[in-house]
Amino acid sequence: MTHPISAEMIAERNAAALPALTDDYAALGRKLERRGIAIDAVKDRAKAWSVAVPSWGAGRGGTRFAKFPLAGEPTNIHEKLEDCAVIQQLGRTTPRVSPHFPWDCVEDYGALRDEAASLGLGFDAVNSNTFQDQAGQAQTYATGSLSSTIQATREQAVQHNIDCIEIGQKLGSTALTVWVGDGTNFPGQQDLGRSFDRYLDAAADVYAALPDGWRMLLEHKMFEPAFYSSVISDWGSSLMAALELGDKCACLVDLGHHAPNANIEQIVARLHRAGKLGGFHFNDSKYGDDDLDSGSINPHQLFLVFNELAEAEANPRGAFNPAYMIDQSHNVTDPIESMLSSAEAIAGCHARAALVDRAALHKAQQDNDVMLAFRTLRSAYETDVGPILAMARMEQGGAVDWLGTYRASQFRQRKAQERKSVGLGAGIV
Ligand SMILES: [Mn+2]
Repeated sequence: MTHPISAEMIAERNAAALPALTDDYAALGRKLERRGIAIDAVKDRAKAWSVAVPSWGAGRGGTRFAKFPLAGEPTNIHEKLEDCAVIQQLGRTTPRVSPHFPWDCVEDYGALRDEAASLGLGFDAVNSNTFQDQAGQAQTYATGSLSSTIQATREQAVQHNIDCIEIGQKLGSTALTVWVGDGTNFPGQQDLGRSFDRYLDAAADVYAALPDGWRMLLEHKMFEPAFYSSVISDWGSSLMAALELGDKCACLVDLGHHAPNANIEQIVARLHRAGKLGGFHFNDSKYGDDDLDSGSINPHQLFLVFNELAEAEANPRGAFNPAYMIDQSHNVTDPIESMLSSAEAIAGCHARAALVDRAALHKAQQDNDVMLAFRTLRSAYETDVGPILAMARMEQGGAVDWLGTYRASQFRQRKAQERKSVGLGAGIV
């Protein structure tokens, strides 16, 4: 296996950090012991958990106004895989990459799978793209894709999704994530009911092409690119579609795709209740679908989402296997640093949710002891699980101090010499 960062350098820096980490880990272990929690069990749980990174997240993002490229950022899927390998090598929580087509198209997907494996990576859900036109495409998606009023356009969108499934099979993926930008900008532009019917008809053709063991994940989004109505705008529309399409279809919750102040943790609980909690796209937001770094704005909400996931895991109602992925746009940071920071924030909320005294919480809820129920959650949220995550990273070959180690490696500066520069312009490609 090829590692992009020197394992010797990581080991040296870890050795220097070990005395302080051992001290902090032991202190936290004693504190948790008093609460009846074995710290090593929490660490093992952290080690067993993972989240995928998006191939497109490895590049600098942009807004519709501009993109400011980063010297040495990846320009193709091969370079993106290399950067994702850095994230996995240092952080050890992101062993899979979620690819996007056609942005990540290559000639030989078997070779791409081998290339990823040689970097210690696998592939997660494949993402289709019918929200923009591609060169040489017969039909335009300007007025919709799966819900288009034009049959040939719907058929083209269906075929693209089927092509994505076939690519995914070659990559070892087992899920297709479908997000459409379909919607309207004007009242009256389209019939709100019939456009949903057309979407369902076309999505059923994609569903019919799912191989055994595959899942189709529907991602809803309230607005943008359509600003008056979106066809799959909310979890209600997503759930209706997933229920109609069948057992292999479930809903994917992108944390930024809701109305402001929506109770996302309750949506998580509802979707799980319906057996339709398929996956997550993690990011954070202040105003809308800002695609900011996970946990950077509202870490408490992220924790509450994981608290519901821990409840769901303990009460699986048949199945509990959400696909977890980071989905954010890095406009002003080095994407490797942002995804390492985000993976740590997400893993931290996963670990803190495991610290909740569920029996005490359920009893307080049953007794309507409001303050005790709240404090039971809050004490888990306020626990600094940093030493647990750092110890888990170190024991798996990652970096205790991932930021310092990454910067000391001069990886980006080296790549700035090797890689061709990306162009200006908007977009996240
Ligand atoms: Mn998303």
